[in-house]
Amino acid sequence: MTKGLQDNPATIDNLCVNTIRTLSMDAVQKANSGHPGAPMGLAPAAYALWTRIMKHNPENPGWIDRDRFVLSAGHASMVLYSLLYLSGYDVSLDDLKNFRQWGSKTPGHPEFGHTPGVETTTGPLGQGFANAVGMAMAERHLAARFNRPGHEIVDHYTYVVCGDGDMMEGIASEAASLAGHLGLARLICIYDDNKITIEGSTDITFTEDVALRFKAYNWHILNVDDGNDTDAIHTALETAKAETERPTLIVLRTCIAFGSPNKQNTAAAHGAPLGEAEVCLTKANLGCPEGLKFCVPDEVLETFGKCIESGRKGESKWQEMYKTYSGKYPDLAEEWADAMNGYLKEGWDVEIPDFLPSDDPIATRAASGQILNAIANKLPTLIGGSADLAPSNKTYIDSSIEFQKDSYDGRNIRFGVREHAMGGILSGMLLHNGLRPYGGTFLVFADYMRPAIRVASLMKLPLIFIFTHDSIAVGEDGPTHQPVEQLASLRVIPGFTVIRPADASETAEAWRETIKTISGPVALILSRQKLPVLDKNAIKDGLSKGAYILSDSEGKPDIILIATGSEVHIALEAKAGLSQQGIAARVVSMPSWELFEKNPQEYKDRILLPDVTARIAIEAGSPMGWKRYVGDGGAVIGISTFGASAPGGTVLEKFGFTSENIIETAMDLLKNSL
Ligand SMILES: Cc1ncc(C[n+]2csc(CCOP(=O)(O)OP(=O)(O)O)c2C)c(N)n1
Repeated sequence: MTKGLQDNPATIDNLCVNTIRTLSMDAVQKANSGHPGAPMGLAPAAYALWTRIMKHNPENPGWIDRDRFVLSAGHASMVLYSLLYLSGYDVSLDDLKNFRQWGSKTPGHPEFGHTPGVETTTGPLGQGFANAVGMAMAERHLAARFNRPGHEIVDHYTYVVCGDGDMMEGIASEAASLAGHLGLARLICIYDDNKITIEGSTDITFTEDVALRFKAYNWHILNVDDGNDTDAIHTALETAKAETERPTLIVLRTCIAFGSPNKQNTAAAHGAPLGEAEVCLTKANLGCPEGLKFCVPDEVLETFGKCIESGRKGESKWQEMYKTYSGKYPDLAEEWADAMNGYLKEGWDVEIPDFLPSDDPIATRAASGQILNAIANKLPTLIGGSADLAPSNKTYIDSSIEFQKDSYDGRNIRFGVREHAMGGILSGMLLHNGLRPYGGTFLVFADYMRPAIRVASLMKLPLIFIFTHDSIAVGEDGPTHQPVEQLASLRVIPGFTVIRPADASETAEAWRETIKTISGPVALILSRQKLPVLDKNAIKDGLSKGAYILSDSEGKPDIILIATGSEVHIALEAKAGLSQQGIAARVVSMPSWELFEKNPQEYKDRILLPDVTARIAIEAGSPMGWKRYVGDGGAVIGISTFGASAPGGTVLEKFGFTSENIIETAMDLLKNSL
């Protein structure tokens, strides 16, 4: 159990630790919002890790061989902001005073890309843990590929701090299970075992033996029974670093809001300011000047300041090593530089096959598999896998091997049936830098990883999601496996690009577009069933524009048929049928709303002709959102219920995805608009 304050003498260690506590208390109090308890309990571990163990350079938060630090318990953000400020990152005391304010560098939860030194966005519990697993995987992969004897240019650890909340989340279990299987020894988790969450003691809901659980996952377990004992924490971290076979979990028994006479060890300290009076009492109790706010003694700055010196030295030593490395291995160094800069070499796409209308019909997932392999041959940073559906998702890189404990250089990751962890791990791999990760599953199971997709979108990470089996055409597996609402629900995520190509050639263009995208995740939505190949001369740059005229009428159209994916083909059939009845139809293939929206209005109007109000959207999914393109006068052929189990062709027919139904709908629409 945590020692009492009588065992908390006025050493420089305690002064540093208590400064983290008082800064956290003061910032939360000033903002009148936030979480003081966890930072106060975690302060000794944070201090020991950042000043004695971690390899980092506050002057260059992007140094590639730095140790990574992930605060999965993102609500404890004040501990991270305090560390960043004290150890010399570009975060000031004023930034701490502006905690949680508009435009400040110190938002409520850590946000990647916003605050120097923040490695990932955390807050949704468990996500950070999966990110850390991804970072540790990236470290091992890059080390296996680039290190040479005596030149370990990739040689760092990933530290992740989790609370009870993280440990309760399923994503953490999934990711921990995979990390244990992979033997990620450079992953070290500090579990803030304070036994308090929002509703009270963990006794009411979380009584399992977490250590035993992690032991079963093949983790190395260490216990530190006194969360205030910086030396014991230091020793545990050193022991963890020395472990070479398994990731380490340090179960650290802490006390939430340590030092607060009336609130420590209570849920009241979790997510609300302690109150002015309690802050004063706590400072007095800790031996800090109770009248001073945001007080940082010079000795504390001096102690933390050593991080700058050691960071500078550490990085320059690394730079020297890299210099000799690049002299000795110029080809590897070039590959390294390309990987780190995300540089696409000329010709990266030359092996992408040409698909011809004379070819046999081919499912877009199958075309995607060929394209992925063609790109992988030229783009060594491409790495990924599937959540146990590689044979269906066509995600395997044939020219590489599996990423396993004894072959970290492999580019085929077996994520297992762990979609949620896969999402978070992909983000972690990308955040590490040097890799372009992808992950696949059935579209319907995108829901299992949605929280990870959301945070990746928030971080603008250019991840690649390969979602196959994209509609009710899945057939016999029935409604559990037939996506209906997924397209609409993915399109609604800000910054997420959804592309549903109509054929193999659009799929090739979709991959080109995806690889070139660096500003956010992309989902490729691919068919299980075979589809005819379109004329790529008709597509040209149409896919990159999100929508284009695939087949036009002679003269002004009476009606515009807008379709995505497999439904483009029945729209083409319907056009032919309509023309026999003297009706001029234009077929617009619209693989991506998000790409289409990026065009100037003039282009959009050229495609959708504002004065042609008779429009039909056809997509085997929820009709929600399509009114945006068909207008009030238009019709949507979609699906508002769940699907059904039967052969795919039958299901499509029963749900109205036939050229006959499109023709009938068009006739009705035109009749009504006369
Ligand atoms: C996925 C998710 N669910 C719920 C929350 C809301 N939430 C924030 S902190 C917290 C309790 C976490 O408890 P613990 O990890 O023990 O943190 P401590 O009480 O030690 O600060 C909850 C439920 C969240 N941030 N993320």
